[in-house]
Amino acid sequence: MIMKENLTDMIKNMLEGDTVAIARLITLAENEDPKAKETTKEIYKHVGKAHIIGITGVPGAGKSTLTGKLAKAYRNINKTVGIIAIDPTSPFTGGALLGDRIRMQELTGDKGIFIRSMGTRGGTGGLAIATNDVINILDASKKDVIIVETIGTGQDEIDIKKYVHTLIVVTMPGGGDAIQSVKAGILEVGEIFVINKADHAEAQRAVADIDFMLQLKKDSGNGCGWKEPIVATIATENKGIDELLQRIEEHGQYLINSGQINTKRAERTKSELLDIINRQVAKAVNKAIGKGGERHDIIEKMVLTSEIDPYTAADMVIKHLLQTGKDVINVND
Ligand SMILES: Nc1nc2c(ncn2[C@@H]2O[C@H](COP(=O)(O)OP(=O)(O)O)[C@@H](O)[C@H]2O)c(=O)[nH]1
Ligand SMILES: [Mg+2]
Repeated sequence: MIMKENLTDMIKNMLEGDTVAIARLITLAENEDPKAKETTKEIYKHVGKAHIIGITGVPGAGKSTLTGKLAKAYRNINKTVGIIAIDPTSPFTGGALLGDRIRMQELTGDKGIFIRSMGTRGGTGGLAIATNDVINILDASKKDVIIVETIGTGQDEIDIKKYVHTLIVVTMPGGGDAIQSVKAGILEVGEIFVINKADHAEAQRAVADIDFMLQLKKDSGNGCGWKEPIVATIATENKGIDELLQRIEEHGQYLINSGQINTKRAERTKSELLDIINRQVAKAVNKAIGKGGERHDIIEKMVLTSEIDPYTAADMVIKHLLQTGKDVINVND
């Protein structure tokens, strides 16, 4: 699909916001193409300006609908928007779920907005392997706001915190207890809470439940100077969206005023670095101990005798890699 086009040209066009160039560079990142590494090296001096927003919560809470409306609201105030919707890999299509694309269709046709669905393909923590690369591309393409939608299953919703500046947790009323849908740990990481589907009869109760839980959290001394707002929305009717946008902007301002933005940036940078190192080292290890690898003998010995325990073996492999550092760094190339 990708034409034999000069990477430099593609990057240049992407930096000017060209949608086709953005899409192609994202595809390279998703495929872990060596050109993606080159791209990040080229564009990194242009990243760091976007406000990165995470939206997480239980499936069906209305995250995609909300993301779409929020994007429209940002366009109304002339801010450009990049959206990454991360979905579990569907065994049927091998890609992201189609529904999100359809719901967000109405947004396309506007150059100030870019939407991409990504599968998780077993990346660490369930987040797509290329999430950070894609965030960087959107950031460099001068999107003022980048929204990352992730499904709230277990660890992912907590992991997403490291990737974003402002984390929104979406829940919905009903099923008796809103708290049930806001799993342990997520109350600690959310910066803005949304009760979507406020057209539902139990919406007020859900707001009260979340408020009560947040209160308990504060009482336990976890407060940090930002009082997490709770916003009730009806995404399908575009209700509460302007208020949500306002709360997001306030959080962005709070991060700047309190200096917390620097802590956030450091966390983001660290997790980005760790992701890359983990990926690269894992590849190198796999290569070294795999069939035909330089240290496949360790596995063979371990199978034949029990003289080498796994920890000692790990030390041996790590020592091997450190002595041949080039293999780790260029394992991609
Ligand atoms: N009644 C009602 N339905 C909504 C609302 N927001 C979204 N929905 C519906 O809920 C379903 C799931 O929405 P979706 O955005 O895909 O949720 P996601 O899985 O969290 O991304 C869709 O059928 C939406 O039309 C809302 O505020 N009220
Ligand atoms: Mg969705």
